[in-house]
Amino acid sequence: IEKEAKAALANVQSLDDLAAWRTQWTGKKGSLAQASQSIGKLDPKDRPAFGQRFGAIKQALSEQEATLESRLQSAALHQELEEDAVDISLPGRAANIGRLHPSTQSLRRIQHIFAEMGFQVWESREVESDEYNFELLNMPAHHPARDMWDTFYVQSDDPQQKVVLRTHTSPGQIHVMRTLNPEPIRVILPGKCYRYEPVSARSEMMFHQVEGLVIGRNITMADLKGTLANFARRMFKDDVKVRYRPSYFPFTEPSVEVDIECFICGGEGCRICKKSGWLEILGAGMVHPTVLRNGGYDPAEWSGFAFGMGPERQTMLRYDIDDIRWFFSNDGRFLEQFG
Ligand code: FA5
Repeated sequence: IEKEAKAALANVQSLDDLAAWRTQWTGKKGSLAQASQSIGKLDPKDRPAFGQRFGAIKQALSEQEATLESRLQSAALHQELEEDAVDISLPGRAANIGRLHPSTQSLRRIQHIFAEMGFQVWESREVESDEYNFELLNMPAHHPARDMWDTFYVQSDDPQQKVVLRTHTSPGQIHVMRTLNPEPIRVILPGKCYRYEPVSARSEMMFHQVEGLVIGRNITMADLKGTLANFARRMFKDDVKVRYRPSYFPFTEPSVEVDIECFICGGEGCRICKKSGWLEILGAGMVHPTVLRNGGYDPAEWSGFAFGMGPERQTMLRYDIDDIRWFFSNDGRFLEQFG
């Protein structure tokens, strides 16, 4: 037994092998335990010598086993450490830091430009009454101009008052006038708007607008033109050409649409400006006397101008983005480009 057990121990390569060896040789039911039972069959005078020899073999085997076990354990630990080792010479991985949404970046840029011109930033509500979204802006029920804005209606408990998701930021004009009246006003109102329109490359159901409103005693069209040309130069480029086209909005008279020279093709005509050489950036006009009155300002004394622009459309122009749906489809490949 002693020879065979030692030979088997010499072949042990791993902690698993050692456990198997123990079961076979020194364990409770191993060969040594079985051999010890044969002591009873010996002549009593031979028993002490047998016992002594047996004990010595058992002890020698356990000592060798213990030495081998600690060697195998430290080898296993060593191997584990080697496998888990960190290669400190590898370059680090850059952490993926979040960034501001392109619409937020654009809104902040617009706010910054107007803040430098002395405008305050106001917030107004996204859920509006029909009265504020349309009526007080000179669009009574059944006014044909309401068709310019396809509307989401919100369920309301009051049958007399329709509630809508605002289709533009213009109702904020009335809130500001009714709050600041009779002070002069110079504010912008950024925020989300909603339209019940088919979503397309140019139009989203939800988008942002920045409304502007200036009310004072001698405000004229020249103030509107100067302010908006200054904005366009700061937003797009220093020497950008600006053009005012007659337009129609029920809440301004006269109304204009403001275009800038296409800075992508330099005014020559391209895919983005549709060969016209001009890009539309906003709608504006002199505040309609009815709207002034609805806000509590007497049109005989006060006058003002207002404008409304879409930051997503402006961002599309600046970066040659071909589809507005990129903005709110949450695709990291698009969003990550706006560092
Ligand atoms: C208005 O909404 C007027 N309230 C603007 C205004 C304010 C005029 C004050 C006069 C005085 P309009 O529907 O053209 O106008 O929208 C203004 C801007 O919002 C557009 O130039 C465009 O940039 C953006 N916009 C409109 N509809 C969408 C849409 N579906 N998706 C993305 N942007 C849109």
